[in-house]
Amino acid sequence: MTSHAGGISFIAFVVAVAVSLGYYQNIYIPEVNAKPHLPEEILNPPNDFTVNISEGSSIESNGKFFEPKDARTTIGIDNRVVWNNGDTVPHTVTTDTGYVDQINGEFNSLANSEAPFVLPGAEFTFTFTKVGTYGYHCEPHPWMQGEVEVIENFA
Ligand SMILES: [Cu+2]
Repeated sequence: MTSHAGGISFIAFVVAVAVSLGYYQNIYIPEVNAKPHLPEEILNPPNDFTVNISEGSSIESNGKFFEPKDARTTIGIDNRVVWNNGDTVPHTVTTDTGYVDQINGEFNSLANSEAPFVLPGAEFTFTFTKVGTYGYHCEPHPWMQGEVEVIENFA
């Protein structure tokens, strides 16, 4: 009977659409949007690279600000950078380019609403999960400039 067959194919069509939508919404989209799966030593490297914020950094003639100014780190070894504020005033560690790490978000202490400024004696930590060169500065004291280079682990 034609109307019966038509009813069955309509139901089959509805089921097929529902299954496709379910796959798209519950499996396809979450997989596409998921953060990449990275090795543990990149997410949580065995070592820190420490940058000191020099005393007197808020004064341009101080000459010494982020020490070392050019940090050279290795992915999977010491790609977690810790800035220690050894000065007597608050500073920021702020990306020059708006860089957003694929795992850890914007490279900017100001992005942390609980502690946007690195207070005297406090520290700011950021883990870079991609090889690259990342320029940064202090927002209130633009003469304070530095760079973190993260290189491949060739070991
Ligand atoms: Cu500063």
